Amino acid sequence: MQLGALKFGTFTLKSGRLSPYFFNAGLLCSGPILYTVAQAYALILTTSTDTTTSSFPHFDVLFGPAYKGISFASTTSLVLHTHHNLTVGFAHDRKEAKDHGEGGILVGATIRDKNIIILDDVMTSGKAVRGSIDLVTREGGKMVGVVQMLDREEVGADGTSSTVKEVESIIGEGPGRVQSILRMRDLIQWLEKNGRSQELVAMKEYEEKYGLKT
Ligand code: OMP
Repeated sequence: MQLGALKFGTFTLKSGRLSPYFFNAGLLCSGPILYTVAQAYALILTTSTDTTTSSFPHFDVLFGPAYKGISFASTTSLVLHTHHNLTVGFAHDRKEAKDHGEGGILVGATIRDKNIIILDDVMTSGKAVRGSIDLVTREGGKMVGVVQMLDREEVGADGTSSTVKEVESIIGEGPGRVQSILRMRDLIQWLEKNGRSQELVAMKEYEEKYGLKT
C-alpha cells in the first residue's frame, strides 16, 4: 500500500475479469523492498522443504518469467546464497526471441534436465504461469514448483476448481507444489483491520463471483 503497488478501483484483468483491485508488482522496485520480497520467497522455498505436505524437492534453477519475475528470481537466488547457504541458478525468458548473438528465448542458467521452480508475481486464472510452465518443459526443464507473490485465490480457466489446483495438476507432483507469499484472504484481513469498508464491499462481491467456493 505504501508503495502504491496495491490499488483499488476498477481494473480489467488479462483474463477479462473485472476486478476491484490490482497488484502491480513492478512497483516493488527499490533495494529495501526487493530485499524484503526476496527474503520472503527464500523463506517459502527453504521452509517448504522441511514439511511433508508441501515439500519442494531439490531444485537447481529459479526461473523468473519476463518481465516482472526477473528481479524476483535473481534477488532470491542471491538471498538463498547469502542467508541459506544454497547455490541455485537463475534464468528468465525473453518476450521476443533474439535472432543474433547467442540468440534464443532463454537467458541465464541452463534449464535442460534441471529441476526448476518458477517465481512469479500474481496468479488469477493461471494463464500466464501455464505459459511459463509450457516454455520450461519445452526447453527440457523439469518443473517442480511455483512460488507466487500473490494468490488471488480465484477459480481457474474452467470456472470451477482453483487456479492453484489446476496448476498443481499440470506440474503433476501432487499438492503443495504451488505456494504463495500472500493470498486474497490476507488482503481482506488487512482491509478489515484498517476499517476500509468501501473497498471491502467490492472485494467481497468480487470474491463471491470468482473466489474459491470451498
Ligand atoms: P492470469 O494469467 O489470469 O493468471 O493473470 C496473471 C497475470 O496478470 C500476472 O502475471 C500479471 O501480469 C497480471 N495481473 C497483475 O499483474 N496483477 C493483478 O492483480 C492481476 C493481474 C491479472 O491481469 O489477472
